[in-house]
Amino acid sequence: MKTYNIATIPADGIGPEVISAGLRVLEAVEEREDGFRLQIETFGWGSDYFKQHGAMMPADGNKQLKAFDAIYFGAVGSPEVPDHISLWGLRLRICQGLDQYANVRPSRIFPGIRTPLSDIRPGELDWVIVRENTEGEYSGAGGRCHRGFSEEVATEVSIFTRTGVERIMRYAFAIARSRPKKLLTVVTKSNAQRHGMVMWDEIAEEVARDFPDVCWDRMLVDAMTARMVLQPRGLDTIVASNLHADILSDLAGALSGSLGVAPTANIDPELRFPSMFEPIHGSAFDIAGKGIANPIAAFWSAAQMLDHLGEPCAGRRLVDALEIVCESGILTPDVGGNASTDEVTEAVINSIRRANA
Ligand code: GGG
Repeated sequence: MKTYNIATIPADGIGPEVISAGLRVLEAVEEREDGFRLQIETFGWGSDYFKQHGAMMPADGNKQLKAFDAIYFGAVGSPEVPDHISLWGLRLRICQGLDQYANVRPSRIFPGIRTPLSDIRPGELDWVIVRENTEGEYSGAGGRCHRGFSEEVATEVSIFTRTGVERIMRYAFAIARSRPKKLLTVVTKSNAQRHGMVMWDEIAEEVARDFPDVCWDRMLVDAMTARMVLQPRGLDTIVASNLHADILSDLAGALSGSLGVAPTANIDPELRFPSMFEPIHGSAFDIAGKGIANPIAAFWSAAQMLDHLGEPCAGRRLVDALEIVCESGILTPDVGGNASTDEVTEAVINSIRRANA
């Protein structure tokens, strides 16, 4: 029997609620599978840790995480810690420190969940957004000087490297190739951002030659927002820079019903380090502790984790249960229902236990 060592970092706000629900659901999946077990270790890092220690995680945090097969993450952000401190001190530090350069964000409309798009049915929106996850607008390059004076200056420098762009482009073309439509849209803003984004376009052309079976096109990010709303059926795999894909994937989450259903995987495709799986949503302090956070995104990201660990049947089992529960109308308020986090979790566990195979 294989054992996978999983580090969980529930962190802030609704993070602990959805991660503890996710662990219960993973336990139910594990009970139905013969081949593996999950060994869980929880790390209490995040904004409360910051208040005690002055850092979001220990100095050797990434070294500790390297001992695990995967990381299951909740959410970061607290009203008591500036967002740029909490984000850079935890989530981005892990993504960059473990070179999780491919951020994979699938979007689908589950049966039973209403989309704001008027004439689209479940199954007709089925996208994967690939976000470059370690550089670009999130390189962290820049600074401030003459603080508080009228001549104050702040720079925020986007850094795009050929290595960084080429590897994410190859990853995105490979994902597109693995999907039935074999269709990739490369999103940039190369009319206005005339250096880094033009390099993105050039590298897309170069990499495309190695994927002649993938049909691909290019879009400017502003036009892409309109296309996602007005022609959602014509899209499949989408690749974009760190910031652009972050924005597009929030839109994708909203179009598939709620950010509460949108998962994300921070992948090191070379498997040198553990990859990290989390709901796209943040800490949502406005609903923390109310028991109404939607756990579906955390469950779906747990399924991504199972796939990544090499347990696709277990991942499929979990996603099947999500579809059944959503279709049955057991939904949290963000997707129009009145069920609690616990009720959705129980329903998913029961569905996993009842499934035939
Ligand atoms: N679970 C995702 C999360 O906690 N996100 C917090 C956040 O603010 N992320 C910003 C970003 O990824 O750009």
